[in-house]
Amino acid sequence: MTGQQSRKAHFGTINDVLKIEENRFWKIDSGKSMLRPEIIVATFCLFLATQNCLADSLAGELNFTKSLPFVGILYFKDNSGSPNANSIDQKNKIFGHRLVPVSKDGALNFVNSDDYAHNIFANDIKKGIKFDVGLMPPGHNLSLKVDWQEDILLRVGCKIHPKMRAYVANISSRAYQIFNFEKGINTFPVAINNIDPELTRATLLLPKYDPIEIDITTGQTVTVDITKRGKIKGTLTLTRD
Ligand SMILES: [Cu+2]
Repeated sequence: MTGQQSRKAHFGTINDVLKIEENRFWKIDSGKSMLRPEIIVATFCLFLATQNCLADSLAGELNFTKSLPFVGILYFKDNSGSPNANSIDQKNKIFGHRLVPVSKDGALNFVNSDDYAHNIFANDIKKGIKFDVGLMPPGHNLSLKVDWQEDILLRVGCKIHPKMRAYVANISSRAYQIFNFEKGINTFPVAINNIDPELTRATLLLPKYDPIEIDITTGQTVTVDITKRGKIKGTLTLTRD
């Protein structure tokens, strides 16, 4: 058989192709292949199933007795994790997100998709964070290094449109939930999935409210008060499975 005939013969079926790949990469000294494709697929499926079983989930609700905060975030601090989002857009004279989670030493990107020029500034005297990016004409964007303290909410605004506001949460977390509170609704459901079982401390940040830390392990239900300068403004009930 010539070389060309040989190649033709081998590419006859998928099995033949797999056999070629097996022989090329996985054949071991004894001549028997250990890493057959079906074994790799089965192992991968088992890995996925195990991961799912090991991850915890959090359910519950936030209740406010009277007034509501603008926004909020509940998260499990995880030093090996960081949030995916890191961009704030501007459109129709509002920020595209009320709250954007970012990670320490990462970048916070601002995008102006609006027909108007905007400005972005922060001036948190208590926490010593101050920046002003100047004027951002339509279509412009810029990036800011996140180098301020973690686990706080930083308010950002626009000096041209004083009603514009958004919050930036500098957190190390992959398991978090953002709450966009709506007037007239006092109860908001909590749902966070894929929580690493080793992470047992959840943090709730609400602008101008006292930060709350809740220790909760698998199988527990915990209720804590939500406070603003020490005064009770609501409750947070969490159940972890
Ligand atoms: Cu503006």
